[in-house]
Amino acid sequence: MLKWWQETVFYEIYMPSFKDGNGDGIGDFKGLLEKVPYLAELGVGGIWLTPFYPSPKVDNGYDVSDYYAVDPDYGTMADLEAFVAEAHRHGIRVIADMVVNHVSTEHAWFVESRSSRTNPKRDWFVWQDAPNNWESFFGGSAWEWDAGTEQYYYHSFATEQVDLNWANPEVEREIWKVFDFWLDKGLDGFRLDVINNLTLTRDFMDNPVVDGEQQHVFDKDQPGMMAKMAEIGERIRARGDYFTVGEISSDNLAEIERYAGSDGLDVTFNFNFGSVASRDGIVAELARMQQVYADGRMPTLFFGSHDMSRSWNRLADGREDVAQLLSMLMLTAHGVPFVYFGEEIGMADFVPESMREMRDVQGVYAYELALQDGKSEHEALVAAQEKTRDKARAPMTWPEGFSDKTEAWIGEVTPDFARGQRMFAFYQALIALRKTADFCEPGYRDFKVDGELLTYVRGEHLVCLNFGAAREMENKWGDLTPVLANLDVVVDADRIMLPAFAAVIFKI
Ligand SMILES: [Ca+2]
Ligand SMILES: [Ca+2]
Repeated sequence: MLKWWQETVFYEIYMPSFKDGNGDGIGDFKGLLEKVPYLAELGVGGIWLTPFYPSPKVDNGYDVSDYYAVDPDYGTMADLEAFVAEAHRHGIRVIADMVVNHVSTEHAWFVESRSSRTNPKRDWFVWQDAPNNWESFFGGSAWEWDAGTEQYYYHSFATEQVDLNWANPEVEREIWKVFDFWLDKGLDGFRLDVINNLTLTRDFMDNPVVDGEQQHVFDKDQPGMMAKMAEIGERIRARGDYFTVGEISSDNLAEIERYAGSDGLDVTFNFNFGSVASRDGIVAELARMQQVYADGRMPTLFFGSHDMSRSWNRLADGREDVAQLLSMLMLTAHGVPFVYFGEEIGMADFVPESMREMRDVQGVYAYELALQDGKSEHEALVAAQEKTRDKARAPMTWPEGFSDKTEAWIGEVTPDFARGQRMFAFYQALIALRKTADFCEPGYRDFKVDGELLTYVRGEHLVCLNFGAAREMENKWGDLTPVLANLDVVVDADRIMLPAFAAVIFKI
């Protein structure tokens, strides 16, 4: 008996960029509500919402200033509830991003904590008299001087994102309340942000530095993390049929997979697969995952998110056939797929042409650090364009437009509606197939990598994915009926002729 999330195709929605419902240029719950039928038509069964809590938005909502409310930019609590009800009415579940490694420096807990060294919430955060060498994951020191109380506080990301001290049991109790609050609101689970970064210990060993690059050894995956992850998973499962997916800040498969399973979170994001810089390694990585998850656990399958360049540019080189090849892999392999909004219409990257257009704090940091290193303004801009996560955050290109207002909060990309329609139809067909038992059951038959050709059988379906040049393969199945293909594939009694980048599903 499969759990609901094992049969679900998820769809990530970057809150400010999906659909603006009130004409202020920022995506919101009213806009989302309007688009539920669109998502139902696409066929997805789950939505992951990026943070919608009140936030000064230094890191676009990943700096939460109140865990129990909705940011006015996105609407009201009633708007959220109406959206969730509408999604449920269409058979779509909703999971929420939960950011519990850190809070905004504007959060009341931190305002209290920094008010004096003897404040009862002083120990809810990590305060030290002297910094160690830990660097923020966004660059620069992870320690910030607080002049008022003459100590440093720890922030593993932006200066305005202060880390919670999970060594303090009061913090943990407070976070359990937050989980309960949102499950009571009807949400179906959580996506747990940078969850292996929770600061669990009071040891502050300097991180090693190799070739001038800091290795994040002691500031993540701290002792006790596995047990903590099991506890989080258990607490949420104990409440009912909910789903947890963890963001593990690593692209190392061994680190990622160990937190996934019945003794941890349900699944973890496989950045070893989804965030690769080119498609060259994809087939080999899937082969490794096929072995690691052969025990029936599920990996996650995705090629895009709000934190990386869109797969259209990064992996498909702007080619529709390659984009469809990737989507067929993602939606037929063993795992839990996450479609990133816009991917299903072949949306391309947005690249800010100037710092005036740059919205992402990571791009801004890269620019400032490059200038500090003596780079020219142009070189600093190039460095910022490299690092910025704005690329994947341009607004969804709806036929009627993203917003009634002419300007969205971030630059827009030029739509290609004809391409969008073809891509949408392909995704729709794949998702419909993915709902059949053949593609929900864990595991493969005849999983085979032959150079750049990947083939596997799922139930009564044969999937052929050719990541290389045109080639033939042996037809050992005999009578094959093509169900879906991105290109013309010719089959005879002995051979299957696959053009370059062909992706095809046969009924055996
Ligand atoms: Ca709006
Ligand atoms: Ca932390």
